[in-house]
Amino acid sequence: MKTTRRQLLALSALALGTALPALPAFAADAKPLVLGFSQVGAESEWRTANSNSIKDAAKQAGITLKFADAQQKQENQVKAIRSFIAQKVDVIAFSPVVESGWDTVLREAKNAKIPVILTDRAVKVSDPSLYVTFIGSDFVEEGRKAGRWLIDWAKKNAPTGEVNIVELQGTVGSAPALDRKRGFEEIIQAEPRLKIVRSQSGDFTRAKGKEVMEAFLKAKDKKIHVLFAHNDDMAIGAIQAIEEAGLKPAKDIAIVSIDGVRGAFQAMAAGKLNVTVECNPMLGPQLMQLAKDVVAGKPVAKRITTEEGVFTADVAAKELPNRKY
Ligand code: GYE
Repeated sequence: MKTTRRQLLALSALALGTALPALPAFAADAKPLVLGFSQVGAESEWRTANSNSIKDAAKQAGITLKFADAQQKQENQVKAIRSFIAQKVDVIAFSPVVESGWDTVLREAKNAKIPVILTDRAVKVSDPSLYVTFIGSDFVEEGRKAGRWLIDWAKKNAPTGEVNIVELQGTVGSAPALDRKRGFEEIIQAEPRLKIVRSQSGDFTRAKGKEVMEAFLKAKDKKIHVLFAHNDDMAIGAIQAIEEAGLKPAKDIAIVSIDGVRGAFQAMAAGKLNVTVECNPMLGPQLMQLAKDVVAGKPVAKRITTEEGVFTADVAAKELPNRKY
């Protein structure tokens, strides 16, 4: 029988007391994968949970994470991405604060042959090959879920007459603000008596949510029946404004918001919020797996959507202990 080169190598390895397949594994262990991540900021409970999930998952996966907080400014994200390129990280991930204006910097990453993964929020780019994959929620569907809940609520609680809605929008130009508005409007237009009478950005923060709601309440020209907030933090800020104006949140003004963070469950359990549409921030573990797959050259889906539910006030107390964020 003819001895092959590989068999000879294996024999000599045996004689030396080493195992051949161990070599590549040692090489991989020696150099952990480096992931540069540019986060939007720390504007909401959702964001804090998301950042923690990413940091924990990187540790778990043995990935070296370079984490940059952009304080809700696109220019800071562009700077962070450029610095990741200069540092020659293995892979870049980011949650884009707004949708447009990314072509140039993403082209720079592509030219440097560094793959880019979008998490949480989408971008509008002329060339989809500027990023490898996008993992995050379906924000249009979240807006639709909020709209469907409202149609149902109106049937039971305000069966006739106009239903005036005020809307607290998320960050201007961000994917969740644009998409949630679109999904919500798409559903409520089936009932023309449901009208958005005022709409303004509260930048996804409690402080801004409160401030804008105060202004909505001061303009006493139209009675407010419903508040639609693009996230829970703005709803929680608005609840304070409503109480300070001497009204009862969830009773005098029905409130529907999005995220499903702990603060929303507490507000629902206290009878101050009617419903929250879930948006899952725990993207860390999936992101780390994707980073590994992308760097290893494995094919990945261009769009990965997270599964989410809707929670109403009557289940809040029971659900609260199960919430992970
Ligand atoms: O809903 C909001 C956060 O992009 C899904 O950003 C995220 C949104 C989330 O500030 O609370």
